[in-house]
Amino acid sequence: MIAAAIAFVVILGLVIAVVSVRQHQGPGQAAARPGAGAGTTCAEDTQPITRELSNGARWTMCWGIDPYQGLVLSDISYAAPGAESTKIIAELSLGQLEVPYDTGIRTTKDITKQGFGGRNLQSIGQAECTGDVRAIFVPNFGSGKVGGGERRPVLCQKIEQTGLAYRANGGGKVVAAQGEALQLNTISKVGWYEYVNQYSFTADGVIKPQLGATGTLSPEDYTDDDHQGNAVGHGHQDKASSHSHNAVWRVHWALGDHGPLAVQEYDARFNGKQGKQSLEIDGELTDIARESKRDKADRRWWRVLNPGVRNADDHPISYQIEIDHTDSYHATADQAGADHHGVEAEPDYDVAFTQDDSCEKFASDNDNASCGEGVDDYLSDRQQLTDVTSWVAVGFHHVVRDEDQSPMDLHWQGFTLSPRDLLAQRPQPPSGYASANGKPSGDS
Ligand SMILES: [Cu+2]
Repeated sequence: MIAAAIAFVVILGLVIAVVSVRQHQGPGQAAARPGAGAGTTCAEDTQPITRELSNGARWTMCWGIDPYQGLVLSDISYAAPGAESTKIIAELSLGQLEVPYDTGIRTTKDITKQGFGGRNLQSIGQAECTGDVRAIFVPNFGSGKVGGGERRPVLCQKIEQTGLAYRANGGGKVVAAQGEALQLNTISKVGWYEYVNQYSFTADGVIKPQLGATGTLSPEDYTDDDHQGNAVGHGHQDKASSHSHNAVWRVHWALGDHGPLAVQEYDARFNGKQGKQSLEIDGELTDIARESKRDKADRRWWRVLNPGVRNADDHPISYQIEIDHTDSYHATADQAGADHHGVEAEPDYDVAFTQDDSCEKFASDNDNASCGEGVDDYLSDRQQLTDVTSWVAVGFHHVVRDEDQSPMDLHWQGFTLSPRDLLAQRPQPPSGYASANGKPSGDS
């Protein structure tokens, strides 16, 4: 009898504990969760950005300048029109930019050895920026204020018109809307190149990190080898060396503000069956439970989700990672470490997922004995993923053309982070589409 009573008390205690954990981890409603919305407090030497777009959506975040990473965005939250704010990302920045020349005789590590901050971060004005130019304390190289620095105008903040967002002709009634985005960028001059470090945040919740390259060609990098350069002088003269701009972004997620996050990879393959009019395709999501490097493939994408936070359709909220065009590559630091058996020809990774650690700051050349040199070291212990950092690698192989002289046109590389089931419907559906959720009734 006493044993039964003890068992009852123990079971009751467990039930109460489970209920309290569930209540602590997540509400039923995703977008109703307050994130770093109104009243965002930003760390010392960073400043808040709060911008409402004309559809009523609102982005909030903090921005600051790191001597090496340059522009760093933190506590990024999105509020769809009429909805409360949801925290998306804890910190977003570049994690490395390497520029190896095809001749193999030179490479630069523009983040860890040169730096996008300090004196390399350019002051800008109305010539570069048609929006608001914002000033902030820009620390010199060295350790923050110890090395000095000064307040300078470095950030361009503007509203960008992105063209047609949607159109639908439903029974002769046309609805259409133009798209809009909050665009932030800074410019860093590293050697002869100048890089535009840009992030766009659309009215529909999409985030686009991009790196643009301009400036002038390096006067030191010409070659006699037809296979490693391209003539930009008269006839066969002056072969400018081909080279790569290999960028890695670091995305530390905070989707839904708290609770463990998870990662999944989507793949769709032809299943070998011929359907009535086309070949069948089977697609599925697979959990990536532990730290891992992943490669791009046709019809493949990844998502970071918060399984404990669900939208009004009871789907876990998530963000999808889609890489734009990329020339996949090896970080030069990884190649140097692999020299005992020659250099692997296969690229290293397109996206890597690691358990967050603030000392894992750079994708390569991290130079920190306690946490490692780069992504390979970070994921070597294959930790369980709950606090997720994504390393997104996008390479651009640049074969120089006559028109690059001079200055070069801006050329871009980057990727897209899209909300997937953050909301149960498109943000702010137009008149007549408010109930569009699921298979329309009346259709068969
Ligand atoms: Cu280039």
